[in-house]
Amino acid sequence: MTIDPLARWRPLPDKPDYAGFLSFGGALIAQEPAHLEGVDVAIVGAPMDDLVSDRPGTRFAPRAIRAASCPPGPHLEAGIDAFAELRVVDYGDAPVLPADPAHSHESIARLVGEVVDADVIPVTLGGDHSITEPCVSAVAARRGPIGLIHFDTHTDTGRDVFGIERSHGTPMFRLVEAGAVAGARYAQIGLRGYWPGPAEFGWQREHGIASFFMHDVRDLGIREVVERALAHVGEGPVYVTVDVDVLDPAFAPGTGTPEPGGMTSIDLLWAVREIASRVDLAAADVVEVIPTAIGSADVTALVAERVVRELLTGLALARRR
Ligand SMILES: [Mn+2]
Repeated sequence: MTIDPLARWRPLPDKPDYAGFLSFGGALIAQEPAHLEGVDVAIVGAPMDDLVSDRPGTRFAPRAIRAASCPPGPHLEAGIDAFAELRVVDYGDAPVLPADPAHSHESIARLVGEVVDADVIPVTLGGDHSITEPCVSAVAARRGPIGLIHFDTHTDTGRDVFGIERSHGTPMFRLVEAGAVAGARYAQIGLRGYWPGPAEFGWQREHGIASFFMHDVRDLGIREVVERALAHVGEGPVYVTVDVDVLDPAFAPGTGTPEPGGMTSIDLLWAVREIASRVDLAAADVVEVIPTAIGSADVTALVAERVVRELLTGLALARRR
């Protein structure tokens, strides 16, 4: 059985955002693989934050991002309604357990795998950035080594953080070392600040990873940076991961390791849509949102919600072409 959160409002002009079952954009709620038949995109929640190095709280983000959703409608610039073009379901959250990150990662990998097995694109709402490891692993186990476009302040390519190997600062190191991500098809966008150091950047060079810093975004402009990132990842399936801390803290204050001097929302929203419209999008995630308010009052959850909407809009544009 699926649940249509809009059902009770069908006789009425519209459903207000603050009422009804919590689902992404009012999408149908599904939780069995059989419900994925004919579906294009499944939203999956990964509410865990056990592996952060600083401020926790991203476990609350999947609910907050859903609660910051607005109803479907045509994207005013792209001229397309992703929810009309694509069949989107909200596949609920992975059954995580607090303080058991290994179990939570397994649960996330299993749920994302279920979605990929049904030939549906999973879009995961984190969670701290460690959740990208089980998500990408699940996709790569089925589709082979994949390309990665990674928006972030930080490279997340540490061998360890505080001596701990499984952390929100290490997923990209682990994924490349495991062969799940092809380094030569991996591009980072938005790097800045004071971490990591020469050892990590040396390792990145060895693996052919392309890094576009915030000063590149400033000096070249977002369009040129996206062109170069797309050229680097080339043909083949691509995973897109967006750490909301790539945005300037002015646009996304609710995150655990903020860094001034970041991207504007207008650049990020355009970039994810453009990328989703031009690559073979295998899967995506949005991570590191720490919500503190309800609904669209939480500006960080709000912008994360819109990042997902841009991904969906890009996909819809790609399907129409
Ligand atoms: Mn990150």
